[in-house]
Parts: sequence; structure tokens; C-alpha cells
Amino acid sequence: MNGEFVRTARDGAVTTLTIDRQPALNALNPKVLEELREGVREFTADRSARVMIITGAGERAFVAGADIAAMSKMSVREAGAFADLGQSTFSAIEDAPKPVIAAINGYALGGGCELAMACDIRIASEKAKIGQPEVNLGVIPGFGGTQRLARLVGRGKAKELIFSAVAIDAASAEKIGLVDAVVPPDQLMSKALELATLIAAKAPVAVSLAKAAIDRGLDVDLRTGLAHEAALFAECFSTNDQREGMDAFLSKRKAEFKGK
Ligand code: CO8
Repeated sequence: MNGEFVRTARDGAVTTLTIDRQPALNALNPKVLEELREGVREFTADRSARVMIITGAGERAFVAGADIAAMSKMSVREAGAFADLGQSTFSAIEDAPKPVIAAINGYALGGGCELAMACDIRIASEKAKIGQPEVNLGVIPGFGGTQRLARLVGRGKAKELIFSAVAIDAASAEKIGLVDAVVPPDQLMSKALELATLIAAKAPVAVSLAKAAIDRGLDVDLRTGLAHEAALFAECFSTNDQREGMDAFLSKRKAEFKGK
């Protein structure tokens, strides 16, 4: 797609989605969110796209939050609708049946941190600054921050970050598990693409079911999660890719997965 604020590009089986609203440090207004949702929908529908990278345009920001100028004029009802739009957009990323990697190139604040947390894996530039500064503005995180941050880094750290509104650097974010890797700024996109390409070469249905098993498992008790895992493991045996993967191993050749 090539929207006003969101564009996508393809490199083999990897789609890169870039949010480009640089005068406002890529802040999320309703139009940006709608275009982002459309980009995610297209990625999900395109069978030939296996992994998506989400990043921000320019050197300064991944996304510096929801648009404060737009929010400053909202009524209670409009604020609720805006929170719903952001949440449904980010849930579409989390629920996409394929992996999504956040390449955090700079500020990831408020809605930007919430967007990154809805992705499966987060790689950050050494220059990234990450946080939930909403209480500076008299509001709370509304695009999933109170829920996903606590699940990712634990209740205490989430409360510390949200109550204090302090933005932390990439190294500190890696230490608490808020990001998964930190790389020099000029290597961010190549590292993200390297990981995406590695994942894209694996059996797509298996990767998709692994994502579902991990995500649903974290929402339920261990025994329910294990039962779900066993069911999805069995489901892999209904795919050609399971036969191909195992045949290829036993024949000492490289597997060619078709995603079926
Ligand atoms: N919204 C709108 N515009 C923004 C935003 C934003 N979140 N962030 C930056 N901008 C704009 C600035 O207003 C400025 O515009 P202009 O040049 O026209 O004055 C431009 O981007 C550049 O920003 P600065 O001049 O401030 O650049 P600095 O380098 O001095 O500072 C910062 C960079 C530290 C990132 C600073 O811009 C900042 O603090 N931004 C706001 C960060 C923030 O508070 N984000 C959280 C917003 S709240 C949120 O995300 C809630 C999500 C849930 C919503 C639920 C809906 C109901």
C-alpha cells in the first residue's frame, strides 16, 4: 500500500511497513491508525508475505505516541472511540497469523511503545527511547499499555514505568525484557530483515501455530495451555509441510515449504 502516512515495501517474503509522519515524529492520529490497520489487513491476506517488519520513517522516532493535538480536543465519547480504534488495530497485529517484528528506530512513547508491544519481537536501535508518558498528560495508556506492559515486564516494573512516565534507553529496555535485542542504528533494518528472512524460510503453518500456542497459552493456566499446544502440534500433521520437513531431514536435503 502507499497511503498518506503508511507505506509498505516487499523484500522476498518480508513486508516492511513504514509509518511516515515525520513533522509530528510519526504520532498516531486516526488516519495513521486506519492506514496501519489496512496495511496489516493486506499483509494478513497476502499468502506470499510471511513476516512483517514495522518501523518509523526518519532518524528520530519510531512513533512518539498518539497525536496529542488531536486528543486535546476529544470528548469522552470520542476518546473512547479513539482508544477502540488503536486497540483493534494493535490487536490485528497481535492476532495476525504470521510474525510481526518491531524495528524501533527512535522514540517509542505512549502509543509507540504500545504498538511495539503488540508486535511479536522487538529490535531496538541503541538510540531508541521507550516509555509510557501518558500520566504527564493527565491520561493513562489507552492502546493496551497497562495490559501488555505488565504481561511483558511484570506488574512492578510496568507500574514504575507508567506511574513515573520515565522513558528508558534501549539497553535498560533490553534488561527488563521490553525489547529483545539492541543494535547500532545503522544496522537496525538489516538485522530486522535478517531475522525476518530467517523466519520466512521456516514452515509457515508451524510458525503461525507456534505464535498462537505461545500467545493463547499466556492467557490461560498451564494445563489449558499444554492441552492447546498438544492440539496444535497434532494439527501440524495435517500439513504437507510436516511431511516435507521430515522427509527433507531424513533425505539430507533442504526442505521446500509451501505453507500448506
Ligand atoms: N503528538 C503530536 N505531535 C507530536 C507528538 C505527539 N505524541 N510528539 C511530538 N510531536 C510533534 C511536536 O509537537 C513537534 O511539532 P512542531 O514542530 O509542530 O512543534 C514535533 O513533533 C517535534 O517534537 P518536539 O519539538 O517536541 O521534539 P523534541 O526533540 O524537543 O522532543 C519528544 C521529542 C521528547 C518525543 C517530545 O516531542 C515529546 O515529548 N512528545 C510527546 C511524547 C508523548 O507524550 N507521547 C505519548 C502521547 S499519549 C499516548 O500515546 C496515549 C496512547 C493511548 C491513547 C488513547 C486514546 C484515548
